[in-house]
Amino acid sequence: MLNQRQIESFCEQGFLVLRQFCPAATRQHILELSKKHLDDRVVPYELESELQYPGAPNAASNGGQTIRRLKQAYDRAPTFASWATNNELSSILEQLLKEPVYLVRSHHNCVMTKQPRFSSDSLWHQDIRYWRYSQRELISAWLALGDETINNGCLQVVPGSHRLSFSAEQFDDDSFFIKQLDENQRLLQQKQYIELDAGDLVLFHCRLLHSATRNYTDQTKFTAVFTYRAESDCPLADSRSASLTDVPLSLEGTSLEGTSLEGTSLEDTSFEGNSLEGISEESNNNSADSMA
Ligand SMILES: O=C(O)CCC(=O)C(=O)O
Repeated sequence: MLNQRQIESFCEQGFLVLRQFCPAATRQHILELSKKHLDDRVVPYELESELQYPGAPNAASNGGQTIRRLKQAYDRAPTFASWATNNELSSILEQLLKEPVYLVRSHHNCVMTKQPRFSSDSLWHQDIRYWRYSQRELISAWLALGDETINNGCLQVVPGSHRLSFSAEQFDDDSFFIKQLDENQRLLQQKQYIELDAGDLVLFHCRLLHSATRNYTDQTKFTAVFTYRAESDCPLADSRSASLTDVPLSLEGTSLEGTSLEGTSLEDTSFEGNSLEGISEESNNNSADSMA
């Protein structure tokens, strides 16, 4: 559970780092399964070349098939689902959101696989820019499956930016925060790098300005990212945010300290073959949503 100081810090800063939140055995298991899904190219996934962020390879060039993230992680295997719905995380989210919490299946819900040589820069943005919710108070949980450093493209954030009002002119046509504007530059001077050790967790608000560079090292950076909403913060009808049914956490939880993930085999997958029952094609064909 969070103490009062941590709750206040999240409200003020828009993010909170919980060091060594995930037990080593659980983290290792999620990492090994992520590596296997990456090696086996288990769909649905997003390619770096689909988004064409700065640094990304072209589809037809060397590296054009580089996977940027493994999508629909909750539905990939019980290992991912157990992590995403564990009781310790649920309790913390409930403290912050002050209501029963739902796991969002339409956004994030992925393992980011930032690979050497062919990764890209995620420019400054707010995740909410293409999410559609009644209250816009969602929280993402970013679990470092390995160490995250300035060199391999750790998160950068502008503390407190989730509480600011911005004008449309401060963002470009793709809703990225325009770095060149004087007023934006002044704000970006306050940026902080969030370097993490494996097992650390970052909770961050959906309106927090954040970015990350490409991976300049020779090791893939794996990060499991899931997003949560309060029960009353509903996806707007007919939007992409409403395209998949969200998961109420109270009905799903397992304990993080328990043995639920240990002893689960790497073949632990709910689905036969490389199909996620109708999710895959829809998700793989829509790169707008792919931005998380
Ligand atoms: O490149 C990254 O790791 C950052 C990804 C990100 O900011 C996002 O998916 O919203």
